[in-house]
Amino acid sequence: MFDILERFCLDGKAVSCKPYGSGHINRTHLVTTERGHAYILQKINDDVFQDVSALMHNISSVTRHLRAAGLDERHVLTLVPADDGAEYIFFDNGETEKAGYYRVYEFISDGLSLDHPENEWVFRQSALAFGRFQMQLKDFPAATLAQTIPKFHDTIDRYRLLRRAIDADALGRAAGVAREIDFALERERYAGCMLRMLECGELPLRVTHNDTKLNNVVFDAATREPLCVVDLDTVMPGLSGNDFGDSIRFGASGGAEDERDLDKIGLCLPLFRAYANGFLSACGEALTPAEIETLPLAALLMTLECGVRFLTDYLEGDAYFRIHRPEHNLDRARTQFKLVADLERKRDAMQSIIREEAKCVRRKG
Ligand code: ADP
Ligand code: GN1
Ligand code: MG
Repeated sequence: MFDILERFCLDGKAVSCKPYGSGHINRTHLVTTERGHAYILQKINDDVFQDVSALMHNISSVTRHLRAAGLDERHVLTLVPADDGAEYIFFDNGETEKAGYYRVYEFISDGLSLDHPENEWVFRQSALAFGRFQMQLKDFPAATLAQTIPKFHDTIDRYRLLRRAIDADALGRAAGVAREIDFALERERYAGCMLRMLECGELPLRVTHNDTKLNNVVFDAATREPLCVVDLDTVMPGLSGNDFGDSIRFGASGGAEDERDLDKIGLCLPLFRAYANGFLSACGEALTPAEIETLPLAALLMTLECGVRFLTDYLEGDAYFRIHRPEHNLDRARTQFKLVADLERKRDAMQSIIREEAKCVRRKG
């Protein structure tokens, strides 16, 4: 990787470069230089992001906007320019594995990423980070953002892709996952619920993050205060509830996204409450009553959609999400569906919590 790093304006010569983090999409490395300066080097997944130039333009303008709002380098991603001043490079030395688009960010110093919330307080901190992020982009000109992945959270379209994968059954895997397929198809009625509300103007389109996993926030390693929202590849116009729902899906599920012991998977209501309180404290005043009311539905929808995406990828041969073992995507789909079933059971409990927390936040505000 050192030949790639030579093309960026780093503070000294890079002396180490190691795989970093647990993202499923890009290839991320932690780099340190002889002067002890740390960076993140990423090979951008250009199968997933087909217009890298538009993607980088989005990130560049979003980070500029956040910096102009007063965020310093520990609180907003900073792209490190290449030797020609560009914000990313295309590298090709003839090795197929290595050829592709690369970018470098300043590493958020003294930061840490978490794959599981350590406690309710920490989970609430992540909600504050994502809620504030939405507020900071409130006046961002949404029309200037490219759709880096078209129909990203269009659950109806995700079902179309699932059906296409079932019909093609390219690897002959469909028969072995008949139960999971049935589970998903039985719930197709949910798919258009929020999209229809958007179409008829009941829900507003905002600039949202769209990938609000806990590990896409960097925390202060010492205090666990949230520092920086990262992974800005999918910042696009979207529904506020999707950002809420995706965080619940990942962080309040009782287990890891790829947990094989499904007995561990189920909505943890205290974590749900903690996240709801943080999110509503940070951005609740900007949300409409309909947006607040649909937060539990959004948690269900985002979990179902993600399960559908994992199952589709399993059927198609694991081309999208990076896997670390055979059936990894199937394990992931199973946790999502287990969680969906529990979210269905706990829908009333979630709704009561949202109403209570919204009231409590309004009183304090
Ligand atoms: P992916 O799209 O593959 O998820 P991310 O952009 O989320 O890639 O990066 C992977 C992980 O690397 C993140 O989840 C986060 O833990 C860490 N990370 C990314 N950028 C930074 C940064 N600038 N400073 C510190 N950690 C970072
Ligand atoms: C991917 O990039 P990462 O690992 O933070 C995916 C999300 C999924 C998530 C499931 C661009 O997130 O949409 O919810 O995996 N990102 C993209 O873990 O598809
Ligand atoms: Mg990520």
